[in-house]
Amino acid sequence: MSSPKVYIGGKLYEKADAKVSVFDHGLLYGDGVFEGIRSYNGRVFRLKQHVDRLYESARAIHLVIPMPREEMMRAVEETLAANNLTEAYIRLVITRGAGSLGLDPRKTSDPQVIIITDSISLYPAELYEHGLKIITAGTIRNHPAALSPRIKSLNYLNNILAKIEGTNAGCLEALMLNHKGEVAECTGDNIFVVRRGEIHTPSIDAGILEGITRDAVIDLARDAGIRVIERTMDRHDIYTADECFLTGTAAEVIPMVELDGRPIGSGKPGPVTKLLHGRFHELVRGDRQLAELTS
Ligand code: PXG
Repeated sequence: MSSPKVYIGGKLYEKADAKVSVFDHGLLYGDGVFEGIRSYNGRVFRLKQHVDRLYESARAIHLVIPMPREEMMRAVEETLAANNLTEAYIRLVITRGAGSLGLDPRKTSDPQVIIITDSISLYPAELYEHGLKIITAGTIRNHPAALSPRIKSLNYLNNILAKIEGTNAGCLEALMLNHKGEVAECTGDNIFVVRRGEIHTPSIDAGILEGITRDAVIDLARDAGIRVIERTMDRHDIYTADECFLTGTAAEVIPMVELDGRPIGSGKPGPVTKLLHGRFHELVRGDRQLAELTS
């Protein structure tokens, strides 16, 4: 296999030559934004939504991406093609660019546009069969008035600190509450519960990332005639749920069967989770169409 090629600012570089400056504010301050995207069988899943979210994140941090959205979408497809990848993980990174030391973004020039493609590392298959067991992290999600969780920024320490708590407890994910003690999301996944045949998930104003998988699963559930309610949730709602599952680009739809040592529902993946997992697979592979995209 030829060596991986990384897109930086319009050119493709061999992996060993794919470098940015140590003066880049993306490195110095986490000043930048990113996206994690997947392709299935050569089709990029919801590329437009990911690119739109990327440009919104950039807008929110006052960063002008030096190319139009259409060109960004083409660059993703071209990088994938150059790497001969069909089942891929795509990482789009926009940094503020190199500058002098000091926070001021005006002292930087040339935001860097980076596209990395790789094979995707997944949760072990047995977790889809038996479900994830997770804990609640003590680290709360960023206060939306400090750094909005809607921004997918290069500053992921909030989530990393919670992730460390999870891994220290032997868990691959961790639940994060918001500053009000409400359920927000996990470190890299959104959360849903099933209660009496309905689906509940924290609303965006809980201070969460508006996941692209979350949106797709809401569409799929409604398409299947299941009511979906976005609302304020606390841990009681999870401890007493019939089923729980997480959604994310890497995880897709994964059952979550235990929180803080308490089994959820039967302690096994439930029927609604299984149904949505199956339908999500059909959707990403292009074997299922949604009548009308609501998101
Ligand atoms: N919440 C947070 C905080 C996330 O970072 C999600 C929810 C799920 O969103 P999507 O749009 O993926 O359904 C995420 C996504 C990585 C990686 O490389 C992280 C994510 C996605 C893909 C890759 O760590 N996080």
